[in-house]
Amino acid sequence: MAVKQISKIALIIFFVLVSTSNAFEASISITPISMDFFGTITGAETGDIITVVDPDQVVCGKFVLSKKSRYGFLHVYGDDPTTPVDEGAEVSDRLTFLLNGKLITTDGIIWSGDKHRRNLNLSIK
Ligand SMILES: [Ca+2]
Repeated sequence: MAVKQISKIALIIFFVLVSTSNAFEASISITPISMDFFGTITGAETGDIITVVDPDQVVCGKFVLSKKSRYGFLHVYGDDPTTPVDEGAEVSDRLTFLLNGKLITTDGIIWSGDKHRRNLNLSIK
């Protein structure tokens, strides 16, 4: 097989891997610590995926909509202090919410602590 063909195949494999590793498909670490969000998400459809990312770019929450324009409970996991790995958010972290990998308006969404629950209504721009 020619070198040119091999590099072409390698390139195809690379793009397949990149296209299947989007943030909204990332797996999350489930810890005993979580804060729950729920509410409306205007403009979202059944099957859409909300993901939540902390300031360290750790994907710490994921929810697939089972109803149009509503979500919850969305568990946003906190970091487990007993493990060396950073699994999630810490108190006062500012969270980023995404819908299908695209940013939603998220001003001032703070992870306030374990077992906290917040009604948060979102809308897609
Ligand atoms: Ca940890």
